[in-house]
Amino acid sequence: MMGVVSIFIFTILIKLLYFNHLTGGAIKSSLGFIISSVGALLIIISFIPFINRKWRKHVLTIINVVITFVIISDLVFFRYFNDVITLSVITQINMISSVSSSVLNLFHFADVLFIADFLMIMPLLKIKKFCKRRVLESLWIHRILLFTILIVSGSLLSYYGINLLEKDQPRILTTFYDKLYIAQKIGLLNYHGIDAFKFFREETQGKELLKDDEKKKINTWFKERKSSFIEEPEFFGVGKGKNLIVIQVEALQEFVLRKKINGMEITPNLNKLVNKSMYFENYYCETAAGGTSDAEFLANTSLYPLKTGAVFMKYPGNYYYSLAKILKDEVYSTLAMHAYKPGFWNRSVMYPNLGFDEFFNKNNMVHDEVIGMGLSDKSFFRQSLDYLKSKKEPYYAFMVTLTSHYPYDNTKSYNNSLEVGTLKNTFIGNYLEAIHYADDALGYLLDRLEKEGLLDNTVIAIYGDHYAISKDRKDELAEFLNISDMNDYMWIKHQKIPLIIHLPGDEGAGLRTIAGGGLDFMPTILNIMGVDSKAIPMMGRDLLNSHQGMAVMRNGYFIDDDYLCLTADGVAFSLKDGELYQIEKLEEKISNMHKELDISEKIIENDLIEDIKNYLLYQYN
Ligand code: GP9
Ligand code: MN
Repeated sequence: MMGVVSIFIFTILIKLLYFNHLTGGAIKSSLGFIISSVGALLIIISFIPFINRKWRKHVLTIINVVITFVIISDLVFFRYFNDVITLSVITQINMISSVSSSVLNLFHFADVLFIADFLMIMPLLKIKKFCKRRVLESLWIHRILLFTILIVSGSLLSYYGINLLEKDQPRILTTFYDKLYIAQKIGLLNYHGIDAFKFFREETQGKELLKDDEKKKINTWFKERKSSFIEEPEFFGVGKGKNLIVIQVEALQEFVLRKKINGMEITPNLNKLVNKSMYFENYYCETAAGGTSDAEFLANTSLYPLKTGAVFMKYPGNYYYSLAKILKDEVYSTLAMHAYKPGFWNRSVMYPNLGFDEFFNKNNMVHDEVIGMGLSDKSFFRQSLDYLKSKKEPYYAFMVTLTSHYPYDNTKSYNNSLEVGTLKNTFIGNYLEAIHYADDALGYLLDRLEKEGLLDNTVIAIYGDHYAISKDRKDELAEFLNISDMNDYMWIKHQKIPLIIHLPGDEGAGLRTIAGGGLDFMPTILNIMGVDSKAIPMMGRDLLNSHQGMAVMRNGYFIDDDYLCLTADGVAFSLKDGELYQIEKLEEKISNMHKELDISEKIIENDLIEDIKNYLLYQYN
């Protein structure tokens, strides 16, 4: 029996390593991969001792067939989406239909090797002789012992990679943001095991189906919201027919703008742009566990992120009436651009679903300058602009930068171009250098747009994706900003990510103080692009045409133009003087805020956008 089991483990291991090879190094055959894969196999076959001896070989063959099927499916999926499968993706039917239309092209001749063992071994199986042989059954105590040995050793080996991964990237198993990396560290089989566990846990946690009257209430909420729309909104259509370039800057927080260190501006290029643009200085970070992907989701759908996990990972197959889809209806070419692995944050699946015709990613770029996580922002902008030249105008290009990513410690590559003095080699100092680099890259992009005459026919929007300084570093931030007491009030007030919108001819330039966040991006931009959004289900407001602003954090804290409310802590402050404010007086706002978060969550969980869109269309036509 041991011989058969060893051959089984060896065969599957070879297939897994061959799979890695065919991904072209996207999954490396690390030690963790091998050890944890053996562990997973031992766990998978641990029930074998309880099977009648004469069937064991056959059961192992069936397991081999199933695993081979999983590997081949992953391979086909990888060739299309540059990623490995998750159950939440394959159970969402739209995704599957997009792959299945080209599935035959996704098989290569080299894949035959995956079934070579069946082709070779099957004829050798002397089934008749095997059946005739008198088979000795083992004692139950032996079976239980063997089962225990397999489970324990399998778990220990699997844990080897899992432990390495958790030390390396603690958040990764909760949000699954880099599935290829997980598979590389813990093996493809453990990866699928954990994915299946997460999927079924979420499924059984009982998403209640919405009753019709609840759906009606949601429709009514949108209808009532729309009735507050201004008849002749300001700046409507000033960007109509023009290109739209949106740049989501990694970890760009507002406190670095218009600020100097040792007499030098930290973000000279952004500051220059601010002076000739609409600058929303009270724009707050509304992202949750989905980090960068939540920021992308907020800006492109005007829905809130999820209470737990990332929408990009959990609901990639929903229908979203997104910014790119709407602009496509206005005959825009739509492109998402980001210089990292296309599967990261499920982008390769999510971007097409958000209406992007193309995803210009790491695999399409030349890696001529790498800083930290990947291609430098400068090279990224250079190659993206070159590529954009070949596109039909008008276009909507959604660019997501990378270089200023945590932990900001690639200081050598930033060439000491910002003198941070005593802050050199501190966390804050490194961040300032990193964001100064990002600003430099943005300067290059803006210069080129100007030189190539694109500024006159392009709307440019730039915002930060989320905070850069985590709360455990709040004292360092306080010291840098000379804040004597970085209490919760001050902390939340600093969770700003700037929004800059530049219009051709510097139209509308000036400071705007209305409170807002990522949720408001799409309605604000659609107004500028001249799209009537009455029938578009968005939860945010057009910041250019609203009397009251509001930014809501996913934990229920909110900040509007007058108050800051730390809802769960039962405290509120007046923004006028920073003094405590009676939270009871904010009751109505609090209940509206809870209602909004709840509506957004229900919309996403129940895939309601299309229904709401149809309802609104019916109302307004
Ligand atoms: C990489 C990136 C980082 O593609 O966008 O995401 P984050 O870790 O900031 O959420
Ligand atoms: Mn980010």
